[in-house]
Amino acid sequence: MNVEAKITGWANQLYQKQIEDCSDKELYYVLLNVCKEMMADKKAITGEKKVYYISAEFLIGKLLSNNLLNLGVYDEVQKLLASKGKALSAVEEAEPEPSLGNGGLGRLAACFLDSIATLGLPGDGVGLNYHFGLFKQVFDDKLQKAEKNDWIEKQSWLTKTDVTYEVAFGERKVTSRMYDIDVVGYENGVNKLHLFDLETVDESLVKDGISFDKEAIEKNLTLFLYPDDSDEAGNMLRIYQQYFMVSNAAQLILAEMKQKGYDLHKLPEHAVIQINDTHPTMVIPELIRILTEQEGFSMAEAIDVVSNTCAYTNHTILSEALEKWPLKYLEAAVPQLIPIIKALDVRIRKMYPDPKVQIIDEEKRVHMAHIDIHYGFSVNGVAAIHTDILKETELHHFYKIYPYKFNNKTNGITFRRWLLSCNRELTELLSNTIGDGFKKDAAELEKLLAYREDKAVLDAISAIKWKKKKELVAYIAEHEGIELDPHAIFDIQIKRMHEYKRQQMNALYIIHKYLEIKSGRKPARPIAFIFGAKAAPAYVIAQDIIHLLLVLQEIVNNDPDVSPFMKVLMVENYNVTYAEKLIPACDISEQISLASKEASGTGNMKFMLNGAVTLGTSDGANVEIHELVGDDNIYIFGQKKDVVIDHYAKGDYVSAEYYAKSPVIKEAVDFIIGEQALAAGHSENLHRLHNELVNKDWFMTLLDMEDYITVKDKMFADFEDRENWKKMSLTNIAKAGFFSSDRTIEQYNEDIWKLNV
Ligand code: 26Q
Repeated sequence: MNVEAKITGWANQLYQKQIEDCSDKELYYVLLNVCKEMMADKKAITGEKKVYYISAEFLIGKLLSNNLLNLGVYDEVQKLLASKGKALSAVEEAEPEPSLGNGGLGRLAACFLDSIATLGLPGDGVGLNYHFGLFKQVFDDKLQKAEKNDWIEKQSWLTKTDVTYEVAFGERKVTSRMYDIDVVGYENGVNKLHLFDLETVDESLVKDGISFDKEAIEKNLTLFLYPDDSDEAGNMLRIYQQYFMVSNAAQLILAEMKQKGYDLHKLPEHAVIQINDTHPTMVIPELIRILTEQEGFSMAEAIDVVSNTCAYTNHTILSEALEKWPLKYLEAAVPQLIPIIKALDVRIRKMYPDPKVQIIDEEKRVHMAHIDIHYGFSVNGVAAIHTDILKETELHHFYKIYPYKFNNKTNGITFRRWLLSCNRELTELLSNTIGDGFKKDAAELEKLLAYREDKAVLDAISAIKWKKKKELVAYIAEHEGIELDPHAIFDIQIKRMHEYKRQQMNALYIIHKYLEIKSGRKPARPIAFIFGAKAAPAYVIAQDIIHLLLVLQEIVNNDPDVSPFMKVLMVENYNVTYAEKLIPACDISEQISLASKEASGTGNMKFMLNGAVTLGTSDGANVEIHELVGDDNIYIFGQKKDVVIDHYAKGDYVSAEYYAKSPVIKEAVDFIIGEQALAAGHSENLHRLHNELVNKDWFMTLLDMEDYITVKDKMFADFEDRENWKKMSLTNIAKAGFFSSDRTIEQYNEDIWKLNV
């Protein structure tokens, strides 16, 4: 049956209507069912060995357009709808966005699933089906408020399966159920994302915002995804969630192995488990427990088999973000794992006297990463500089023991979502210019370099940027009620709100620019400073930074002397869908973390691919972007990692000194508690932030502030050389091929998974 017949059939079956009479929402459900049917008909990807990507987060975003694209019917459906007076883009708006992730780590998992299926590799994701996911952000009185995101509708991408397991928390037993989301590769077969849930969960527990009764796990286990908040490590429910996830994963994996008739002693030949950060670490002791208790393995055999099956990815060097659970908590939640964890710890103590590599430390805390490193066969970082820091500094003691386990896998992004789907205009221009090959082999984007002097191509890229900016301006006018000028330079910083990412440094620049314009120095062209960020509700300073940005938005945009020359906008509830609109419209990509702190970043790659120029520090994947595009096509500023690490080692960074010695810095910082800011905002938030910057500044904002101002000013000036800017833009697109997650996944497969297909 062709696609038109399927759509007509579903419209009739669901609503007894013709396509032209359906609402956008109805058409969304129609297309959802059409896609699900087509995916069910596609071949399942199979093989002798399979990867299980276990992750607490899969930030998949909306799925309709991506699935239509990967099924190869996007254009056909779009044309068909258009012929009936319907816009596919309007139908896409009707889809709710699942928020099953915090940020980079969760989005990476989603990109990886797309690439695994696209490359035809057998591999499933395993995670949790959070009913409300991450909170929805609303602004109220210039403060972030958290609300629930009720994303699961009666008809959704989830398919209920018959698979259920018993999961025991000591004496307490619950029954899980598996829900599946099909993951269709680009013109390829289908893998699964398995999301486990509890049928007893009671959504009515959630009353005010996102607060709920934390006691009854049967009722609340999968209600929410925990916000990335390193300081709130002491959360029992998070442990329950993690164990629930890995117990289900372990049971699923072993059941699949048995069902395929494999000998569990040969598990490493048929399964590889990628542990996405430490959140799924308990899968190691859980598998060992099952193999010894139920499958007749000796402890030594079980350890050997499991160690050769599990591989660990590290996503952070912030030591406060490395999970260390108090043994007491684990004893209360998962007593059955305690003998195993203790046995694993004893073995390490016998072999290595160094207390830094022990699993259970002197304070009786269990270091989850240490379990992964000792009892997994691979440890990888997510960008070259990050892996180097792990080897040289953070995990140096482990590197000395297991140099052969350490490897780098620089992150990537799926071009299906971050180019083909979010920027169809650019995709078409690229196809017409360098052929279609880049869609399957991203390295072919380099062919574009041959057009660096070609005025027609340069102008076409620039015209697409203009179109995307106008589309964004319209969207923002409608959703935020703020008028931006598409002629302005779009300077964008979108990512989780965190001090190490230094949105506060960008805010200080904005203050500096505001004061400059007030004193009569006007920029050559208006600038739009755009932000999007959620902050963990318990992360006080992050909330304060959001507050400052909203205060600046009000002051700047309502000042008639200034607003013709600059605007500030913090978009509400930044998410994947918003990213897909912001990124193609961006001129300047802000990647300004303190060197050594951002493991990789992946937004930096998305911006580059869409022709933005990076303003960044030598951190994470920025370093590799810099190497690829060269000095002339990127703006790098700030102290390098060695200087930063040295400051931490010596404890000799004193922000008050930078504040005292630079009048420019002092003026900007003091604006935060000046009359104007206090009139627009809350004294408590603003004073706390001011104090933090002057007296603490753990992430060294003031260290890089002057250099940031200098380089950013130069960047704005250089924007006026329009012809050269277009060349920079083209070069960034051309060099982005390296950051395809297809390349990343090929490397995972080559070095770690070894799925021979
Ligand atoms: C931990 C304990 C309790 C509650 C929450 C958490 C938690 C949740 C999420 C800790 C960390 C995260 C997410 C981390 C993350 O997104 N890291 C990012 O991973 C990206 C993909 O590798 C990198 O590009 C980013 O540099 C890194 O910050």
